[in-house]
Amino acid sequence: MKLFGSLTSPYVRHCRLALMQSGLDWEMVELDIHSTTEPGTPTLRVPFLEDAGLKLTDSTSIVKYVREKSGKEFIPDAVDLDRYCLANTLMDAAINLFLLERSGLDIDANVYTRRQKLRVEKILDELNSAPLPETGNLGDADYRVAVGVAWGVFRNRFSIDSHPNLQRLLEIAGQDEFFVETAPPQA
Ligand SMILES: N[C@@H](CCC(=O)N[C@@H](CS)C(=O)NCC(=O)O)C(=O)O
Repeated sequence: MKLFGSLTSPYVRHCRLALMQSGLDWEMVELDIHSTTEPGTPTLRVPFLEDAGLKLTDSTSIVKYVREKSGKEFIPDAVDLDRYCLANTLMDAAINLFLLERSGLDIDANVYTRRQKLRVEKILDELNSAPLPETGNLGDADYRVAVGVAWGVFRNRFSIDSHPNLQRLLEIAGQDEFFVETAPPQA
């Protein structure tokens, strides 16, 4: 199967990590989503996945598909799933602000982008209060929070200096070989 995406995207990172852990046959097709209007996905976003006749257009359906195809389960617990969703909302808001700023918008001058910034800070506070996984025992909610927080730190979108549990989560994830292997390349 083929995973289309960039090496810096946290959504793609979670999919790559799941694929590496799966033992399935797959390849990564690097794609700069911003340089094409016909990337082969209606979302105009990465990741997307092709497997024979199947096409999946979102990292959540991709991770679920990969886990289940390799005999594992995808987040059965509602509280864990909610933490996964919070991490998605965090990434969505932070990436949205990143792209708007890069396109020249003053994100402090707009009422909605100020709300997006507040959303990021509130979700970081909430995620910081969640229980931590044991080393070597991360689930998909833990991975999702870790890739999102690592992306925000990597792109200087937010700080976790006042969030000790999120710092600890990155330390725990930093002992996971696949989390390490999928880290965004340093410029
Ligand atoms: N809900 C999607 C979000 C994917 C997403 O936002 N990807 C970013 C890269 S990190 C993207 O392709 N952005 C391009 C754009 O918004 O134009 C998923 O989970 O796969």
